[in-house]
Amino acid sequence: MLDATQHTELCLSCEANFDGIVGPTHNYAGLSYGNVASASNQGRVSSPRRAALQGLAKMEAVAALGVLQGVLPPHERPHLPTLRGLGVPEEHGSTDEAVLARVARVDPVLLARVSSASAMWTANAATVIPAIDARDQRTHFITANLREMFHRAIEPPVTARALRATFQDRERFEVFDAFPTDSREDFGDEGAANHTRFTTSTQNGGDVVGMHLFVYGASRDAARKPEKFPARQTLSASMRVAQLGFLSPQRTIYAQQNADAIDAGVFHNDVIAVGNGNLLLTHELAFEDREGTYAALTNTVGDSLVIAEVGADELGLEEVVKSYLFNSQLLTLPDGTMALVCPSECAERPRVKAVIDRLIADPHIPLSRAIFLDVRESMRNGGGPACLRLRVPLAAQDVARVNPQAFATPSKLAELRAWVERHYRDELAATDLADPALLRESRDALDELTRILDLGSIYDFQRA
Ligand code: SUG
Repeated sequence: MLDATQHTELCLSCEANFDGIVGPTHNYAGLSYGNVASASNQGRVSSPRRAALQGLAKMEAVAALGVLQGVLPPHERPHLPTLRGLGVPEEHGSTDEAVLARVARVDPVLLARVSSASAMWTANAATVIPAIDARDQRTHFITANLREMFHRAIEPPVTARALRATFQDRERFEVFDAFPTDSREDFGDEGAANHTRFTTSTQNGGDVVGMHLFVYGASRDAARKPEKFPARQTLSASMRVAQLGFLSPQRTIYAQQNADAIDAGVFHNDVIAVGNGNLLLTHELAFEDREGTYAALTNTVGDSLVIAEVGADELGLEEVVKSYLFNSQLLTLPDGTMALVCPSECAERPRVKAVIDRLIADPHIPLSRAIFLDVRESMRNGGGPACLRLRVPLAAQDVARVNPQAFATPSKLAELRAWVERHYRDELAATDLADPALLRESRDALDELTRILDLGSIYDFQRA
């Protein structure tokens, strides 16, 4: 496993993956309409401890491949400031305990919404535009507003604080707040889950400017719209992200997501396509205009672009959503080859495993291996390996500008594992969310975590 200093020596520019640490209230509340796994696991007893340890094990496995790995913190849950913001009737008392007890009684769904550990899916935290691609040569983080789902729409303020505490150096990094959700423009933004950056050098060491694909589900002029499930990302938001990233329009493409795929449970583009370097691994039904999107990409990225398509007859949408094949992490390794980090579910489904074997065997596809990891606790809420990480391509000199405590070195991972063992419950049921002890345990854990990661006071309870 390489540490941050060794990475700086080895590559001119590296992609770091910042995974969200699963929070102490990880649970299954069926909150995400249009996310099939979230709906089908509603009410199941979760294991926050197992979930967090699975996440840390994934980070360790990715770091062992020679990829720079970082962490982002969970959020304070249940989030009492949100509950208080919705009004506290005086006669019931206003202590945290009283507020929790009342909401558990009158609106358990609201309690679940303010208790979700959904900030773990950092692919939705922000869109990252690397310095090399931005006109001002700084890395831009555009925090996502996640406005479609209430439980996620409360994430952005703390996400922005966590990003600023991790990427502090204002000369090198700029973190934008999330777009307002009440403006007349239609800015629905779900972050990097709908954004893919391509480069044409296959080497990790090359300083190569990227080409950017933004995929949206809704726009004012869209001819077709999903009929059943919401389209979370809008074209206006994607365009604004590109503007704030100071991207050249010549290197930017916008494509509409296939409406039928959204209706089949593909609520983000990263559930049906993944790209890296010169490779796009995609399902046939990812885009509304399949041929137009492939042509625009080839035009923009160049002839070395490889589009590895999986046909609908090879893998139906239902299997795409169940296996999360396309939510694998496609990573360039230090030797320049690519690896696919898949959820274990892919190895257990013969048709999916056959697709992976076919892709690896094809000499035209620059994919050399696949590894399978158990992130089942997250998968049951619709979050695969790629949902759990935010890609941050960094110029070598910028690696040293990142908060050093945010890197998942072997000693940091050991410290985090011990921290999880100390603070996390083994099991959590819906009725436990009202337990005032859970609130105290979570705050104690997060307070300690801000010291482990040297984040400062990013949580509301630390600022009160
Ligand atoms: O937003 N699930 C998340 C999963 C996010 C996956 N991210 C990417 N595809 N990049 C969501 O739907 C479920 C929570 C619950 O039901 O308890 C949830 O929020």
